Amino acid sequence: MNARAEPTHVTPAYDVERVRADFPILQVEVEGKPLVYLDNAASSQMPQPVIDRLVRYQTTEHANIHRAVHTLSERATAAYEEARAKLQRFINAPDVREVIFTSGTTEAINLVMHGYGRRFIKAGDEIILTTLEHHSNIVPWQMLAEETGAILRVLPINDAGELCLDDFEPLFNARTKLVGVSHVSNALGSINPVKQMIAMAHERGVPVLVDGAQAAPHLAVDVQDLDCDFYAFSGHKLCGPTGIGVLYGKAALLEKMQPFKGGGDMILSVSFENTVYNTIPYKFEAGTPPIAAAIGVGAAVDYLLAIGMDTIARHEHALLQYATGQLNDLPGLRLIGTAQDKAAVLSFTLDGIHPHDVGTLLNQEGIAVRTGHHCAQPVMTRFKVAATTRASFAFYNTMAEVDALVAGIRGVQKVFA
Ligand code: C6P
Repeated sequence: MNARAEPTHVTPAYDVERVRADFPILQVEVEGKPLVYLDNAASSQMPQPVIDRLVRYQTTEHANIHRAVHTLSERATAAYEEARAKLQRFINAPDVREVIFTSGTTEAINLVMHGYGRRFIKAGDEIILTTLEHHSNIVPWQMLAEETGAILRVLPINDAGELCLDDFEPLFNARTKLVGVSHVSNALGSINPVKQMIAMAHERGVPVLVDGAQAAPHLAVDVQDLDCDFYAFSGHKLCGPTGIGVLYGKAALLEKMQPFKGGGDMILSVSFENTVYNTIPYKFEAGTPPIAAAIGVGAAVDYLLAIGMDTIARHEHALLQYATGQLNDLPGLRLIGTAQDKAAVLSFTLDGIHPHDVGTLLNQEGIAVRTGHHCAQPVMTRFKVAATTRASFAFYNTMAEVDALVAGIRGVQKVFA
């Protein structure tokens, strides 16, 4: 067992088999077949060093944080804050106070909606979103619009699933208060030109929230280079635990925002007459946080960085290119989402076969894919489909697993022939 939060394979060339050996779950069988896990956009798997770090925390460090002077509390507090510093380095945030632990991307976006939106967005103000957004970056803004009378504007996509950038500038006016855009689409894999969009929004004085749930696990994210105002992502898509995520926000904005939740740890003083809120980031972390999960995601980013985000992106791109070629050769298969710049996500439909049947039959071969609308119904509507089958790859997937997917799809087509 590797007790360090590092991969066991440190070799100059990327050795996928050695990486796979770090993931106990990749050894399990499903339906008597070796697992082929291609549902990484929903949640990725956890390597042994992260599991070990969680065990170490639970067995030698667990206590509540920021509250007591006893040794375990000090250990837990140090580990929790160390995890925050790891996350800061992972996204190159300038200041550790700009890293807020949340329960995930969804809560991070809701935090911005409550903390920023409810304070600064009024009736008649406008928010620009895109057709590619996950429901997590649509519904909170609809709730705000309903409450305040604000208006949502939507940047469309083309037939490849790329944002129509020419239509972006005309969406702005004097009432535009926020842009919300995903860095990578979960349904299609399109990588959006967020840096360019942020620069365009900033020229008009408009802050930008980037939903990075599908980017942080696959690309090197640098929030200073992007110059985004907010960046949200989830631990469980990053080989970390569920129940943890991050909101990065520029300190100047976070300082001006209302806390999202009230309770312990987010205050400096409380009386029935007056409460003084804590400084950032604690102002936004009311109550006992998911301490173990935060420490776990710290170990997860150590693991990813030890492999190297560029190495990860390169391997996944090779998988994407190979899988795209293979799937394009299958008659009756329609790829949905063919952007020039894509992460390793392949959404597709098969003529005359419902995606849920595809998913069920693939599972019988041990192949895990997601089927449905992927919490991105406006994307499905745009492509006039109710659902797709989605294979989403991670750095531990192999070309042989692409072959297994292709053979699985051929098998499904045979059953329905
Ligand atoms: N997408 C998928 O299968 P949470 O649930 O808070 O960790 O992440 C929400 C979320 C937000 N934005 C994007 C772009 C996402 O992809 C997700 C989660 C999963 O595609 C589950 S629906």
